[in-house]
Amino acid sequence: MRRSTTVTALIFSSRTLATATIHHRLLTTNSTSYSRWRCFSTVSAPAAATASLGVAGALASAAAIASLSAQSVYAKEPLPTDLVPKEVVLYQYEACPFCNKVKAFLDYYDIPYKVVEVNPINKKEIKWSEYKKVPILMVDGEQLVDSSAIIDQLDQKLTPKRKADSPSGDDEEKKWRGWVDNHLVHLLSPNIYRNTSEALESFDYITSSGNFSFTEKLTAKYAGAAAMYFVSKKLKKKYNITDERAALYEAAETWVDALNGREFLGGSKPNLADLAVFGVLRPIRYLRSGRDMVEHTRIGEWYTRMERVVGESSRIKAS
Ligand SMILES: N[C@@H](CCC(=O)N[C@@H](CS)C(=O)NCC(=O)O)C(=O)O
Repeated sequence: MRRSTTVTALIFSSRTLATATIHHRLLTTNSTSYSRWRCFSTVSAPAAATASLGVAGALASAAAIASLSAQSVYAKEPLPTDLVPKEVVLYQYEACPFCNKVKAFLDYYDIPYKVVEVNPINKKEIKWSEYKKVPILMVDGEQLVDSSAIIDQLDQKLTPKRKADSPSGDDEEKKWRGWVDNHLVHLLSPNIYRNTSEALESFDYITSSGNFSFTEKLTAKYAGAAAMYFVSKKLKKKYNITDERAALYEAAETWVDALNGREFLGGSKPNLADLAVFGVLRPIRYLRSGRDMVEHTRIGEWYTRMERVVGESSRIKAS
């Protein structure tokens, strides 16, 4: 009875995961979020600088930094210090694409935030909230919910200059943010749970990065992977997807077409649509489906630019 409850909760929550995100295998350590972050940050100079302790490591880091400074022509957009909120706490599932969308925004603007990893089965970390999904973002005591709404509210508060330059917002940016929420996210689950080996790979990541008890981990990995394999077939029907991989490749190509030769949709800097696409793809980038997508489409160059410019910020695990 208990077991079936657990499995049901997992299946449910894995829509989320479905959402699953997966970061690089190297990341999947059980240490703090901060160190996980460093593990998978591919181009962060501080990460490179602190990565190695020995002489050989120091030399390697120096070389990495030198090559980074040659490549790092893209800068983040730091906020005026008086606008940076004092305390930001993100309640999330590590593998949730919506949560990763919010993180891409926070990381890009270098806003320090704490992460509370929510247990998807009992959700005890968000028991205090009426809202039962993640992400939930607490900003100086105010609760914000729903990824796109969170980003809109943060954007209004934190980037008044951007708002002043384009008071009605940018139609192109709006259109592509909508495309992310209404189309791109629906392709993720069918792809990461496409067959048994991909479903297991995804759940391996989800259970090692998420907040699960030992028993939940065991149940989740196998029962969850099996369940999601079937759920993803249902999702394919629901969203009229015949070949999930082809649909993912097509979406990646559609996005590159939308860039129309620009470095970012926002031009020389990412806008909210760039951050949204990057955020939802970040969890799958190093899973089989993400690797295939980069290998078979033209999205890789843009993705690498985004990795460079977004990096990851002062993310620390809340105690
Ligand atoms: N529209 C919401 C969707 C949020 C959402 O569906 N979150 C999933 C996780 S990816 C969730 O919390 N599902 C409920 C659950 O896990 O029980 C957003 O953009 O934030």
